[in-house]
Formats: sequence, structure tokens, C-alpha cells
Amino acid sequence: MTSKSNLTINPQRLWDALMETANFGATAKGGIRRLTVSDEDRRVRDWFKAECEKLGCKVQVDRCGNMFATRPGKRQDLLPIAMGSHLDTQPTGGKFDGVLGVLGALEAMRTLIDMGYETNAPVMIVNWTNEEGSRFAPAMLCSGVYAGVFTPDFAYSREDREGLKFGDELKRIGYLGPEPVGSIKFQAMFELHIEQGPILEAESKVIGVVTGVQGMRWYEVTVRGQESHTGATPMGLRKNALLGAARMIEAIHRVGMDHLPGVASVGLIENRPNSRNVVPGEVFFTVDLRHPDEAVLDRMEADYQAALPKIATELKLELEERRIWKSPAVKFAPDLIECVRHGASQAGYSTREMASGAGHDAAYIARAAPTTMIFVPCLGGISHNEAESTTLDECGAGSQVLLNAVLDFDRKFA
Ligand code: HGY
Ligand code: MN
Ligand code: MN
Repeated sequence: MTSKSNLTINPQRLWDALMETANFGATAKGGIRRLTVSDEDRRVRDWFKAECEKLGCKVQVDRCGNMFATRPGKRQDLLPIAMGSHLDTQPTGGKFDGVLGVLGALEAMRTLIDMGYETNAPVMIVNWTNEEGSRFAPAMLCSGVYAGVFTPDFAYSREDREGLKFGDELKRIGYLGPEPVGSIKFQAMFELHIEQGPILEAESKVIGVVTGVQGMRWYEVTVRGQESHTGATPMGLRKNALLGAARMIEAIHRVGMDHLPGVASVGLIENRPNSRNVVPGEVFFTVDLRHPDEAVLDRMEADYQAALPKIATELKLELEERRIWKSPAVKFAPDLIECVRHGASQAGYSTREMASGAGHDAAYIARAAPTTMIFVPCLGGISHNEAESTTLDECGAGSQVLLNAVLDFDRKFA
């Protein structure tokens, strides 16, 4: 009988899987462009489904394309213990954001099967659809539907910047599954992820014991002025929407600087008509505010929403602004956090307790079941960047701690 202690994952096999799936949407600069419910997303989903079925797992797909691969345990009266993350990426994403969590879970599953180790509870791997929210806002869209934050119809209605709808694209790639969202249950979820920040590397720690996720809010802003000739329109008579947007973006940066460790960012901007000799008449941009403390986030929101109208008035511009997403700060489940601590110490890895700056599916899944996360370092803390990088050993450490934590949690059902 295999003892728990010699259940050692195979870091090379995990690394090979990471490099193989990096081909689905590979970019020239060594990153991945695998936007949610794109053809590249379909290819990696097909690969994931085939790999899980080869292991004998039952693969189910719900009506948001969330994928659930389950291996039975000794006791069918217990709900599965889940290990989940996401396979979609940013437009210029890296090889590890999200995918490490899904493939680290696959490696843990492969190890259990190789060693003939039967868990008490079933074990499940989850691929959550559209964690990134880059193509279809907001982020964590389908883990949000699973947790009851959004309705399926809200998700289906979301449009990308080309006017395509999420529901149509999900159907087009063949992943509008039969299972009602939320109907496939599990009793806990562990999510392995790269930190996407510099702390673990700076402190030479291997494992982040994640205690929660900071609050996040997204907004959309449209500034309207008047298109006019750049040669014939005197400076004092212009209604320059891009000048207004530029001053607003500076003001938003100031809101972040005035509320550290909060962050304030503008990431997406569309300038119309975007012609070199036309004074811009309309600018659309997005705003992303985050802070660990909701009360401070309220103040950041108030400051930002007070600053924009002043700028619009000064420059005789019209302003349209609205909040499209609010994900409150989340604390993870203490007993699952304890399993991660045990799992890391059992493997002999140094640890550091921390909250997550980035959003994750775990932030919403924590509303549906006890949840926590495990971080590993990434080079220079860089992520959402084609240069995103981590090492075979760090990926292996994360997957090993994930397996150890799941088995630690499972032991109480013996
Ligand atoms: O926005 C986020 O924090 C996540 O990467 N979707
Ligand atoms: Mn992610
Ligand atoms: Mn991401």
C-alpha cells in the first residue's frame, strides 16, 4: 500500500505538459495568446479533456464551459476535493498564469494514479472559463456564475470589442456544455497559481500561503468632444477628447499613489477616429482600482469619480462613466490554509503568508465552498507579459504542495 509520504509528483512531466500546451496560442515572443472561447482555447480544452479521459477521469462541462474532471475515491458519499484554475490567457500572456494551476492539478492526479493511491473523497480538476476578463469583461466571469454572482444570461450577453457575444463564442467552440452551472458540486477547492508579483522571489521563499484576495473594481469611461481639423482649429476652440482622457488617466494614477498599497490603472483605451490630423472626438478607456481594504477602496472610487467631471468641464467635454464590476476583498478558509502549511512543511519548502494582488477564480469560489490558494514565485514578479517565467523546480514545488494539501484535507475522512 502506498504511503502518503512517497507520493512524489514528477516535475519534468509537469514541465513538459506546460511546454506542450504553450503551443496552443504560442506567440513569437514566447508567450501565449489564448483568449477565452477562442479557437486556441478550444484546442487546449480538447487536449485537457483527452488527457483527463486517458486517466479514467469523468469529464463534465457545464453551461458556461467550466470543465470538471473527477476521479472516484473510496467513499462515494463524499463530495470531491477540487483543484482548479484557468486555461485562458491575456492577449500577451505568459506560459504559467492559470495554466500552472490546471496542469499542476493534472500532475497531482497522474501521481495518485501512478502510485495506485486511492483517496477517501473523490478528487476533481476544474478549468474555469474566462478567468481573465480581457476579451469579455468582467474577470472570473464563469466561476462567478458558478458562485451565483452572475446569471448565465449575463455571461452570455457580454460582448468583446468586436461586438461578438460570449454565449455565441462559447457555443461556436463547442463548449456550451449540458450541465447547469453550479450543479456539479465539490466540498473544497485548492488553487495553485504563480504569485504574479515580486514578494516570494524578493524574500527567497518557495511557497506563498495565500490568505485571501484584495478588493477589485472595474469601470468604463467615455469622453466626448468634437472631431475637428488639427490644422485649422485654434487651440482655444478645441474640444479634445484625448487631452481630457490624458488628464483623467493622470488623475487616476494619482488616486493609486494617494492610497498605497492600493493600485489604480487604465489598461484599455480606444481613441476615435484615431487619425493623425483629426482632433479626437471620442475616447473610451477602462479603469481598474484595487485595495485590500473595502473602506479605502470606497475612498479611491469617490476620489476618482470626483476628479473626472472637473476635467471634463474645464475642457468642455461630455463624460460617461460607470462601474461594471465589484469583487469585494475575500478571506480564504483557515482549515484549508492549514492544509497548505502542512503540505509545504511536509515537502520541506519555505513559506510566506500573503494576500493576492491579482484576482483569481478562488475569490468567487470561496463563496460556494471552502477555498484557498498556493503561490509559487515568478521571475521578477512579471506576469500578464510574454516574458512571464518560473522554473521547473518551482512549478514542481507548487504541484507537490497542492497534492500534499489535498491529501492532508482528505485524511480526515479515513
Ligand atoms: O485581473 C486579474 O487580476 C486576473 O488576472 N484576471
Ligand atoms: Mn490567473
Ligand atoms: Mn491573469
